[in-house]
Amino acid sequence: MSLDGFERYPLLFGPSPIHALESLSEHLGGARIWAKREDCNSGLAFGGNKTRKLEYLVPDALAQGADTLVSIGGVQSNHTRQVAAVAAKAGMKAVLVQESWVEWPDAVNDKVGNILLSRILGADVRLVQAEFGIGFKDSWQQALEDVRASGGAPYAIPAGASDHRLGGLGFANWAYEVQEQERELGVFFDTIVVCSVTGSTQAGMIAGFAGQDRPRRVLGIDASAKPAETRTQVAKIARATAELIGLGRDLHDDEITVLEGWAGGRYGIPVDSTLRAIRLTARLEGMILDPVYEGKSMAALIDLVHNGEIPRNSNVLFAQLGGQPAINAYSGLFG
Ligand code: 5PA
Repeated sequence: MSLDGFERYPLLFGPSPIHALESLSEHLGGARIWAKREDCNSGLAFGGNKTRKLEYLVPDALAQGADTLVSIGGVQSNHTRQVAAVAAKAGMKAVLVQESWVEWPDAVNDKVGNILLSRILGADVRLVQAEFGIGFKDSWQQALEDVRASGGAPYAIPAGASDHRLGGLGFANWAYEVQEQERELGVFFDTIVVCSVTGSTQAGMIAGFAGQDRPRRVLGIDASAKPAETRTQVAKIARATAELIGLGRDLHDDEITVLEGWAGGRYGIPVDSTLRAIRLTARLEGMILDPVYEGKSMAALIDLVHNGEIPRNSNVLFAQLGGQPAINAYSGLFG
């Protein structure tokens, strides 16, 4: 089946905007940098990359007769906030397992930002003590059981909607959206820079671009501080998604690139390069990046332009995947 054969529940405004980052490009003195804005992709609770993925999961949930979306993330998960918004929009309930993935000293860390929004959106928010991990968790199984026990019909959405049969489709579609926008803009993005943690964002892109004529680089930037796991997960989901959309060939290893060196020692904790990237982008472009994800992928982009890994004649598309609500929980960084 091709990508067009999968049902989509419309959650986005349309194609997410692409625009040039003129001042940042000039400042870096190398490649031309553009951004594609998933933070502006939807009217649902500030949007983000998960809203795009969920367009393909919601029809499956409804077809199964589910009435409750059950998902998992850290306390400041952007993903669970988007699940809460999508559940509200689709007339469903949401149960969210919020694990203590990040030890962060802001006093209101579990009260503001994403978790606040999820509560406003009416989700059943459950705080759980557990370490960072992108795999399947007991707490999540328990939440599914609880919904069943109270007579509900749960639909399981893993961390980041990634380790799910349909998880890569949203960003496979993004790849075709980019191709269409390139035609309108008269530009070809030879390099994509994207932050990777649970993997289906980058994996979907790889699968989608693999079906197009002109090769390009999709540089995944690990923000999990567990790059080997990220790489394995991206490769697995990219291959499964490629098969699902009928690519007709296996992906080559060199189509799957996850770079490390910008995550710092721990998931969710910004390092100096993250903060420099956040300040620079804000002050030159007025564009806000978050300290967990895009602050790290932008730090990578800056270094890769400086060291010539991204050549001067490149057109680079930076995937801005959202995540800004979390900055409220990191106020101490900028106080
Ligand atoms: C997230 C993820 P993937 O998980 O698909 O690799 O995407 C990474 C990513 N940018 C990039 C932002 C703003 C993100 O929120 N967030 C997770 C969450 O729980 O919010 C899944 C980890």
